[in-house]
Amino acid sequence: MYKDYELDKRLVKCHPSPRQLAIEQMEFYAFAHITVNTFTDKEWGDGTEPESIFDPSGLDADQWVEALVAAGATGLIVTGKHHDGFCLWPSKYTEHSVKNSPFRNGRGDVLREVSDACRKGGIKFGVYLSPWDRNCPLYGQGKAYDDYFCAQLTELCTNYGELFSVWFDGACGEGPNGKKQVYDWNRYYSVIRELQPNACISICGPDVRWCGNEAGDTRESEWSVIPTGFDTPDDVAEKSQKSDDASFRKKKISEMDRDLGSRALCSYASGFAWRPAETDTSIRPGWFYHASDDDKVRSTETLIDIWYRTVGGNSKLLLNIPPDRRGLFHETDVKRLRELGDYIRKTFKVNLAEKAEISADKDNGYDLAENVRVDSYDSYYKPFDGDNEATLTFRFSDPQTVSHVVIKEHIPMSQRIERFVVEARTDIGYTEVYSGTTVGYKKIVKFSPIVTDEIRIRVTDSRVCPIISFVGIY
Ligand code: FUL
Repeated sequence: MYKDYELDKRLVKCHPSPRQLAIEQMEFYAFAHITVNTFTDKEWGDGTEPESIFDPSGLDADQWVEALVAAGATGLIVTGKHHDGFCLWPSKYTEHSVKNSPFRNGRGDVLREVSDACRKGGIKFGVYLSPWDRNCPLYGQGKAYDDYFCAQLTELCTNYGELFSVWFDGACGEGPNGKKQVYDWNRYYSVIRELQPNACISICGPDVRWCGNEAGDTRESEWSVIPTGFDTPDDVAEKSQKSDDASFRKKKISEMDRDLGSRALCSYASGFAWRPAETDTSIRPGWFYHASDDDKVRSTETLIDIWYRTVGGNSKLLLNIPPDRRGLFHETDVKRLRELGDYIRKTFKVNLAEKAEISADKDNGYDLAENVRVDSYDSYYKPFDGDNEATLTFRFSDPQTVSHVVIKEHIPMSQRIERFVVEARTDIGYTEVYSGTTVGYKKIVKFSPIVTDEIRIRVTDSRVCPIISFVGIY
């Protein structure tokens, strides 16, 4: 495509806020869906479930966190309130909560136990709060419901320490004749910004974008800079007029939504924003625990594949593990999580770039090729302004077997790379082992193992000059 430098300059003006940068660096975190549905064997409750059915009496949040740490996850988001309206914490504003359940004799607070366990285990904590509430009589009454929702948000934002994400689900199954609540999103956002300035407002919010499916499908080119008109909270809600049946959870990203940020698409837009993708998907067919799914837990190979495509494809991975009726992660899920973590740790243990001699074809004199050795945003490699192509070469003293190259752009200065190739030198010269498009926060390039004494990354097109903060070779 022809270059429009004015457009490119406007696109790269968009970059992450500190809270967005922090969540990018978390890479892979988890969801835990648990509520009355866990006991009714449903995916969506209708709000009439008696509190008396909620009793995960063996709940052990330390067991959840231990399993997540073993997987390499860095945070956990819990369903404080799902569409059925049942609150996992003893909210002052409703009777429909743990306080009227047998769980811990009515003195329990799932969010307290989980947030404490997260802090103890060294991972971050976040909450899911469904705007759609099928129990609250105020739902559909405009401001009265907004008052209720904001009061609950205030409880969540003040009583459980720092939150990394407040996850607003767009789903609403009311249908055309159902109750209609016009959400006062800006009011919700200001409660969070005031009480939890470091929390990302995810999905129906400005900070993190829903990837557009629940199957774990990803895009070949994932852009974090997208046109601003796209995906307002109400659009997301509209798109999420989904049902609770399993077919929705298998739907892939539609052809129409494959391209959200190419230059061609952006040339029709008037404004742009940094809204990075998050891929939410479940380790099981459902979001909630069903004993009948015990033999349908995703295989370790599938989880590894999803991890590569999300974390290694400029998206965050939000993997759901539904606690069972005991209040524990099921043994099978725990085993898969450990295997996933073991694989990741083993594969990325030794970074061959650390000992390589690194050089660049273009050298501006101070943002040196050498800087990509260190995984930090304090330094980076950058050619001259105006250079849209650049080559980084990594020379090993002895031939090495290589199967992965990790590339990270310096996203504090936006996402720029549009095309690149990775080549390996063997006896017959350079062989192309990978050809790709976007990089963004992180691209993990995986190829058949090759014995080589030199790897080179050639950026062949970029919006304004490419800036690379880190390269790892494994
Ligand atoms: C959807 C909900 O309807 C599902 O139950 C689940 O919470 C998923 C993460 O989001 O919109």
